[in-house]
This record gives sequence, structure tokens and C-alpha cells, in this order.
Amino acid sequence: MKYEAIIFDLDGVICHTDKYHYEAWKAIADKLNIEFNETINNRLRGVSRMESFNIILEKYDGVMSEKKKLKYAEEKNDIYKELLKNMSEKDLSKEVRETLTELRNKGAKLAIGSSSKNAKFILNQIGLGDFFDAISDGNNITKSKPDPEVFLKAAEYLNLPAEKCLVVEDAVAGLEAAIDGKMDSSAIGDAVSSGKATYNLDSFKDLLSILN
Ligand code: B16
Ligand code: MG
Repeated sequence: MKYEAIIFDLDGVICHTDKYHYEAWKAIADKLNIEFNETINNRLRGVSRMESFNIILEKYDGVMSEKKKLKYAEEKNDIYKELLKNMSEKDLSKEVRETLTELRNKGAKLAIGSSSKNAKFILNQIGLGDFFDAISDGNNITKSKPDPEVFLKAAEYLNLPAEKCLVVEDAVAGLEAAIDGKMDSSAIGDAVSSGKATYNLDSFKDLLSILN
């Protein structure tokens, strides 16, 4: 097998939380009278919480202290976490669940490589709390995607060299992180059109043919 492990991005690959990120950031943007729309929200994919807020603040008429930024980012996270409580096993598609099981049965190690500090909470909500062999997320990194740290940590947790790992991503920042980390990648969703991935997936289950 060319790859011994697959490292999955979480949001936008395993499940979809963008509508909750949107709702929570929108509440903060409204409070600050900042324009916020789907186009800006799309730029936040795979980007850390504070970097996301800095993107939102591009439309802010003024300068905000770091302390205030942290306060608003925390407030956003409180709203977001409340919304995440709506998630359940129903938010894990049959295709993703079955494909993950088949990949494991083929002998692949499976890991998460997510920028989110809420990754474990989300995995618990969708019934995958104990499923993965390793979880590398926003809590164990100092630099966010496009830096490769989150994926390199996942490989380290799995005890595997980078070239044995395949990354699955929906964000361009994540594909760039994989390239920088010398890992092959599979793009899904919006990331496909970037042309930066080793493979483009029409559908999650296409991973099964890559692993053959
Ligand atoms: P949090 P991923 C990313 O997750 C999201 O795509 C991105 O929109 C979010 O800002 C980031 O996590 C940080 O999330 O505020 O929960 O720490 O796509 O890398 O799984
Ligand atoms: Mg993502």
C-alpha cells in the first residue's frame, strides 16, 4: 500500500459546521456593525479562530486592541459551542461512516488533522469520539494551516513518516499545508478547483480507489 495512513481535515471533510461558524461570527459582526456574508465566511475555511477574526475585521472601521479581539473571539466560540450541541450522529453521512470503516478494514491508520480547538467535542457529537487512531487539532499546534504543523503532528502521533500519509482537505490552506509537509493530498469540495492536490475527489468514497 502506497499510503499507510489517512489524515482527515474535520470541518468540511468529515462533517459540516460552516453554518454554525457563520451564525456565530455573524452575531459578533452585527454587534460590531461589520459587514459579514457567505463570501467572507468561505475565506475562513481551515483558518484558525484568531486569523478568522482578523479577516472579518478587514471590514471594521477602526482599530481593535488584542485584548478586545480575544474577548470577541471567546464570545464567538461560546455561541458556536452552543450551536454545536445541535449536532448528533445524524450529522455523519452514511457514505463517510461506511468509507471510514472500509478504509480501516483495508489496514489504513486513520487520523484527524484539524485547525479547530473544538475538534474532540465535534467528534463526540457525531459519534466518532473514540474512532480515530490519532487526533491532531488546534490545541496541539502553535501555527495554523497553511503551516504543516497540524499534519506533521498527526504523522508523529501515528509514528509514520510524512510520505506514508495522505491528507484529505476541503480548504486551499490545508492543501498548501500538506504540500509544505511533503504529504500527498486529496481535495474535496471547493478545494478541488485549486488544482493543488495530488488527487481530486468527486465523492468521499473515491478514497477507496486511491488506497488500492
Ligand atoms: P475553532 P478544520 C477549522 O476546522 C474551520 O474550517 C475554520 O473555519 C475554523 O476557524 C477553525 O477550524 C478553528 O476552529 O474556532 O473551533 O478552534 O477545517 O481545520 O477542521
Ligand atoms: Mg476544513
